[in-house]
Amino acid sequence: MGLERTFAILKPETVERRLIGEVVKRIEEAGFKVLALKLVWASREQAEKLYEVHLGKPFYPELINHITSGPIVPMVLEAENAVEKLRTFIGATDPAKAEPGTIRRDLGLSITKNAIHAADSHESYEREHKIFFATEEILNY
Ligand code: 3AN
Repeated sequence: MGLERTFAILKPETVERRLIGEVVKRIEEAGFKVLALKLVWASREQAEKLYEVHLGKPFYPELINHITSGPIVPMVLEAENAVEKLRTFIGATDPAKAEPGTIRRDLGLSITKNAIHAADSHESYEREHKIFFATEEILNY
């Protein structure tokens, strides 16, 4: 598979609960390299772009309200097989159904407040990271 990039967001409840360090530590220890990271308060426009595939679903308004409710930490990560590796590492969408030891099982509060978002494909990575980062903000090192 080779080195690949993925995109993740620490959700507002993770920032509010002062778990940025805890989650980034787990991600780094799992072998991901941080290529970009910042603290931002997403606009409604950014949130709507991020979750455009969920437009019309019953939980869409809650999703938009939640992701814009406080600061978040978007990040670009690099690893072997990064997209799949991160999805496995964070666990299932519902923290109650996530495997023990995953970020969502250990730190998630509910389906909406499930601690972290992660791109589900290379195409999602390409689309999503551009909502939050300019090309020059992604550092090659
Ligand atoms: P994932 O984040 O695991 O890729 P998706 O893409 O199915 O999950 O859903 C995106 C976000 O929408 C989830 N992170 C979760 O916060 C929310 N969500 C998904 N399904 C539900 C649901 N049934 N009820 C409430 N919120 C949901």
